Amino acid sequence: MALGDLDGDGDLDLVAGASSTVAVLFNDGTGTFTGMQTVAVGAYLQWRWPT
Ligand SMILES: [Ca+2]
Repeated sequence: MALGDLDGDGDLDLVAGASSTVAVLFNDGTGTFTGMQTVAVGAYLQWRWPT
């Protein structure tokens, strides 16, 4: 599990990894994590963050 500002909005987002997928939760700015998305690790580098 890791924290980082993945979408560039200034709030730390959460990434949780599993063996073949990663789950991404975006901080809405109040400490609430929403919009969980799960992507395959193989596609991770090509995946575009939602805007
Ligand atoms: Ca963010």
